[in-house]
Amino acid sequence: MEQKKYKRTTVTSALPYANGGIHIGHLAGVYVPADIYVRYLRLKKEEVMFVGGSDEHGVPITIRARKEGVTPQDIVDRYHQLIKDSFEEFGISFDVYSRTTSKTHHEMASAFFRKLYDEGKLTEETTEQYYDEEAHQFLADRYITGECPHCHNTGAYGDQCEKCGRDLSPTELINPKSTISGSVPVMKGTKNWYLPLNEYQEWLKGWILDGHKEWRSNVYGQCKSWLDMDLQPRAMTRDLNWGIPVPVEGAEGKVLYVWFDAPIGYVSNTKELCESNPARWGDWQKWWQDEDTRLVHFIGKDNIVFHCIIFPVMMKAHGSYIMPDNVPANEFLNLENDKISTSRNWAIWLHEYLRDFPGKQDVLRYVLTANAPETKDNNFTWRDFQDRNNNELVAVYGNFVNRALQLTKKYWDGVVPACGELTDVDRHAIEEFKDVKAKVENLLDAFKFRDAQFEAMNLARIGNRYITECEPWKVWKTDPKRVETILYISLQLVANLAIAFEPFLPFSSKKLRELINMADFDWSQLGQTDLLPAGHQLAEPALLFEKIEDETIEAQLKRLDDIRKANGAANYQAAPIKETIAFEDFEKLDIRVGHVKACEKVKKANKLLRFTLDDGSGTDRTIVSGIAKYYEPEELVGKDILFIANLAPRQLMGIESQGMILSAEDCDGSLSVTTLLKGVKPGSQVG
Ligand code: B3M
Ligand code: ZN
Repeated sequence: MEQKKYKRTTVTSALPYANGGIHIGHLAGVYVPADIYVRYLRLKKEEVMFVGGSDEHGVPITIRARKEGVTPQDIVDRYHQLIKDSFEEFGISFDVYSRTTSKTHHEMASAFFRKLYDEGKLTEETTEQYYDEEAHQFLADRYITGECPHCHNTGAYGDQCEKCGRDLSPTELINPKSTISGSVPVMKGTKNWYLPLNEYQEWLKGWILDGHKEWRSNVYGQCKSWLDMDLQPRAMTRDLNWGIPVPVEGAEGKVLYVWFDAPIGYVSNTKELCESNPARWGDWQKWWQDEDTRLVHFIGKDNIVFHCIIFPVMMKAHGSYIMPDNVPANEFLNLENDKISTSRNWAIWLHEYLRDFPGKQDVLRYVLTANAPETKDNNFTWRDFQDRNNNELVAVYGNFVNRALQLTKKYWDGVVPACGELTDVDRHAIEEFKDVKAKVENLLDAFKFRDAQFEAMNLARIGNRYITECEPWKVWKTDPKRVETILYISLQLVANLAIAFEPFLPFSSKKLRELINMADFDWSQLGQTDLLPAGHQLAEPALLFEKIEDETIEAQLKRLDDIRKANGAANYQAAPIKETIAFEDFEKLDIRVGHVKACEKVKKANKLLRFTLDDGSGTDRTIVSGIAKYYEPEELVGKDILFIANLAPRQLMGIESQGMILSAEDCDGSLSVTTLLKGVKPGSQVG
């Protein structure tokens, strides 16, 4: 299909709920890719607006406020600021970052709803909902707890059981209770307004399934599975006291559904920006209602239905809006092989990262893009973070730049030399890096940020290879003229790197441009060999990146380990006591003291340790035990431990294990060998 030519692009990124900070999962999934894209368009001198903001309504905010004994406004004020600061610090270059509690937004969302209502685009329905008679209010699903009908967890919520993970509806809960007053809720009729998604199903099918086959397969696939089912009308209002009042008579105590108002937040924030500087931005309608504008939503995969189905239906019903041209949603990022979770504090929060790695925003941006969860869930590990920093940013990018600048300083006093006659090696290098522009561009246009960054890094690989091959430090002695050309080409490559990496690593690009005194630049220059003219003075060389040491990474791993332990302890429930046994049964067990004479790792079995015990019999006893993950063998040598002496022998990895070492299992699954407080002769019986 012929790509339509657009005049401008409106880029949005999901409005984070203002009830918590921003972590690496948010950054990797939504904000870094959106920012790369926008910076790229700006570098191409395209007309673009990047819209962000905080989502300040919804039930979770009211729950948090209630828990802390403050108002919802206090909560959103606190987190809006924290989130805004985090984005700024990481160079997420929003043109506007506002909030859904703003006056502009309340007015706009209210008017949007009122228009749909007046034109009969919404349906009214009365349903039975749980009502708290003591608190005099209807209860949002999250405000009801009870027993899960599936796993019988008594702390399940009206929308979900966190123990077994099943989605629930409040009426399924056994013994429901209001979390506000603790009373038993009653069913009561309530009227709400619905968006009849079913009436738009055929239109959606045509628009997405036929019209947007180029969307990412995860996005297209999720839309398809929704559209293969019968869409149902969806309530656009809620019985709640935090949000935008429903602008209809008789709707007291009701607010707009948070997913109705939040996407309109993109539009209100645009309006706010346009009104603050009409000369620069024009009117807001241009960005949302002009067929020449292309709309792109960056979101996480849990937001797909809202951006591909519900919001488009709202805009279609309204009648004046353009539809999104693409919705590049990402999958999720895990942390050290475990799902990121706010409630378990299993996350790397941006403000904490900056405290521990000041000035290293680009390292995180780089690693998150290198592992971007574009097509499947992906994983962040601290070891990989260290490796990518040390082996790629330092050893490839930083190293090449430093070599080129240091050599120029050494041989030409930091001035760009003139280019002499080209050799085949030079021509080959130039050919290679000319390609990079087209490659990076195609990938960015297709929202393939991970591959695009890889191609940008290729420029530095080409540069390193070029310098190594040319060996200017050798040639200098025999042919200094030739070195001029080598340096000239190397420095052009360095300048190219500054441009190519600007969307990905804006802080380092800026620093690099300072090092080479490069003031103006844009994307069209990428691939050119005359960016720094002969005679151009460079600044004093400095390092772009620095190595990250093992201790630094170990400290982060320890922090995560502590969190894991704390979570294990918090959820720990001692196992129920086993069935009672007769004393004779106990007496059958022969538990004894053994002295560890030797202990070693079992080859090819990473869990096993082989013990040689003095069991008092005069003959050594061998026991193989699965505790290698928790002890270094040396720690155990010389200790007195307890073991079961009369267990039938077993073969483990070809070794006969004659008994069992006693150990206790902690809540996180780690094992602790039982040792004695006072010395006792080996072979002593325990009982
Ligand atoms: N606040 C949900 C989320 O952060 C929601 C996004 C709104 S985008 C209009 O996942
Ligand atoms: Zn359950």
